Amino acid sequence: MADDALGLPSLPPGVAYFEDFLSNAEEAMAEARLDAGEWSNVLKRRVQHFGYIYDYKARTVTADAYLGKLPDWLHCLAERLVRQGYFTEEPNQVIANEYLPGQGISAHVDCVPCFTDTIVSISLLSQCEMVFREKFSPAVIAVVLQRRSAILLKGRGRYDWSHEIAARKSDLIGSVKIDRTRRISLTFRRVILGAA
Ligand SMILES: O=C(O)CCC(=O)C(=O)O
Repeated sequence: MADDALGLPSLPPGVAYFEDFLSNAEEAMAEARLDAGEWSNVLKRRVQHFGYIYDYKARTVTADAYLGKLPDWLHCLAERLVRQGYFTEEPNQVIANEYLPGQGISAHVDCVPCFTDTIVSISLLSQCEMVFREKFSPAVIAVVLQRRSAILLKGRGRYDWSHEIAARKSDLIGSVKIDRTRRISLTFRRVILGAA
C-alpha cells in the first residue's frame, strides 16, 4: 500500500476509499443472498449480473440485456450510495464477482460508452490489493481493499487509470503476508442506454 506521511493510503485522482461501508450483518446478508442465487461460470471467476447483463465479449450493455429492477437488498444499497453522495443518479446495474484465492481480474477500464462516470465497488469477506495504473505515465498505485469497504472511481480515476487484482493467494500488506480467503465484490454502475 502506498502511504502518505499521515499513514493514509494514497489514491489516484478521482478515487476515494471508505472503510466499514457495510456492517458485519449486511456483509453476511449479501453473501447469503448471492449464494442463494445463481453464479455463472462464463468467466474464470464466478459472477452474477443484476439490472442488466454486461456482454464481456462485445463490451456492451444493450436495452435487451435488461433483467429487471435490482432486487430489494441491492436496491437498498443503491439508494444509500445516492443518499450518501457517491452517485448523483441511482445505479441500475450490479456485477457480483467471486474471487477464490488465486483468482483476480485483469487490468481494465470499465466500459466507457456503457456506464456513467461513477463506479463503486464494495468488498465482502476478504481483503485484497487493487492496483491502479495510469494510462499515459508509468504511475502505479496499490490500494488495499479491506472487507466491508467501498471504493469509488470517478473522473480521471475511472477513465485514465486502469485497475486490476493480481491472481494470487496472498497480498503483502505493509511487510506482512496476508492470505486471501474467498472474496466477493459488488460493483455498482449506471447504464448509459442507447449507447450500444
Ligand atoms: O472486484 C473488484 O473490486 C473490482 C471488480 C471490477 O473491477 C469489475 O467488475 O470491473
